[in-house]
Amino acid sequence: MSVAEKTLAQQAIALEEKYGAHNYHPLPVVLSKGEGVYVWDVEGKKYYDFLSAYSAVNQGHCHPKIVGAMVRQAQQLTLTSRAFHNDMLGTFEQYVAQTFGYDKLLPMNTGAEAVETALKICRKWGYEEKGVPANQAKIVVCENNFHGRTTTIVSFSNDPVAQTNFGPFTEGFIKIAYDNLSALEEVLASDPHITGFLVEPIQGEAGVYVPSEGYLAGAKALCEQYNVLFIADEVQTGIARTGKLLATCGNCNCSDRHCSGTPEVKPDMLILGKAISGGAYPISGVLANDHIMKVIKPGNHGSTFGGNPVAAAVGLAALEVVKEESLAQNAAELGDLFRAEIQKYVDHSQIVNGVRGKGLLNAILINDTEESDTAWNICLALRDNGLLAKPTHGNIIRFAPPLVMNKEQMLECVSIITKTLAAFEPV
Ligand code: IF1
Repeated sequence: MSVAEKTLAQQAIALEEKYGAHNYHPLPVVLSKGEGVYVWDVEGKKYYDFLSAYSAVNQGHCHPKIVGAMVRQAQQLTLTSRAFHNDMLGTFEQYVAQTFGYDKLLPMNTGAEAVETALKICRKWGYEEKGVPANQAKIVVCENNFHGRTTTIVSFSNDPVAQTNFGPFTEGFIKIAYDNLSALEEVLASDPHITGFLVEPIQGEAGVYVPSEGYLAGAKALCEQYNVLFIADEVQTGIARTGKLLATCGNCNCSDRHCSGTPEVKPDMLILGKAISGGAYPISGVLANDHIMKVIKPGNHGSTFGGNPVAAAVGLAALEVVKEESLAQNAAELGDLFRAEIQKYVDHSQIVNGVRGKGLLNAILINDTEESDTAWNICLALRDNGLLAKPTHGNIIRFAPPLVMNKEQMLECVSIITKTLAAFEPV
């Protein structure tokens, strides 16, 4: 086909295919506009977004308050580097620290950078505060983790696709089973040089794996007992996604009704990314109290863009939206509705084995092998029916819409999903 005969979508896909590295296998849909829970493709077809850019767009696409803050700040001052102060950063840091109940924030840009930041702080704390001998610090991580894609982070991945041929790997990590307190206790008791335990409150990439009730609190208690930092990676689970401001919601100061009565656990270090900007800008950060954060001194760590004035303005607006629009509560209520409705379908389905998740971070398990293309084909059919989602691990489909959805929209989505699935049931 000549260029002229190709549709706009085909042209866009062909350009990526030819000039872009092939590090993704996107669903064939080319988007050019977003608003709230909706996105539109280049031909003008409208879809419900059930991925939210992997839970970055919790506040909905192009939220006017967030975009407004971004545009205003972009016209004023975009970047000073941290060689100079800017008049937005302190306000943002104060707001984030007070919202989540920590003394200090270290601002970065991407999730992986924030994870790296937490690992560095954790090691330095180990040497300077815990008294671990030089270069002996170890950090415990979980099997099937996903924390990003830097060389150090893939060093402790157990996904061969993410890891193979990227060695030599960074030392100093011990992997244990997720959702297993005895495994944690055993490893903590075995090695006095362990300085931290890095964990996802819900494992996202593993297919939305929700740990047992009490696991996080139990893990935190063990960490306290062994003087080990409990580090929560809430890059994906944070910012109201799971029905609370944080999946580990401890004594954060959010105003959501759902949040206050159910203290779970307060991490020693909290890693945030993705939705801290509402998907408008790359913003991430690590929160900790002074007795930990004080190990970081000038020159130890930083980033050209981390804490820039646009990020500060966007982050502030994005967190205000979460509070003003009670997104945690909405995620909790719509999540309960979604799982209840999908469960009714699962009960008499042969193609779906189950639905699981928390708040609006959910997944359905397709009754086929990881190698099969059933889940992929279901996602193509969902796309044709006006709803975008992506398979993970071949046979799991993640469902994570923006949190600004309403009940009517959710019921319409449930109907799109169940009708689409019904077409895949064996006859
Ligand atoms: C991709 C998954 C989601 C994360 C946690 C750190 C990061 C992530 C818990 C790094 C990133 C992403 C990145 C995305 C796919 C994705 C993902 F499928 F891999 F698991 F969200 F579901 N910690 N998660 O989930 O953040 O550096 O990307 O900003 O395309 O790799 P980042």
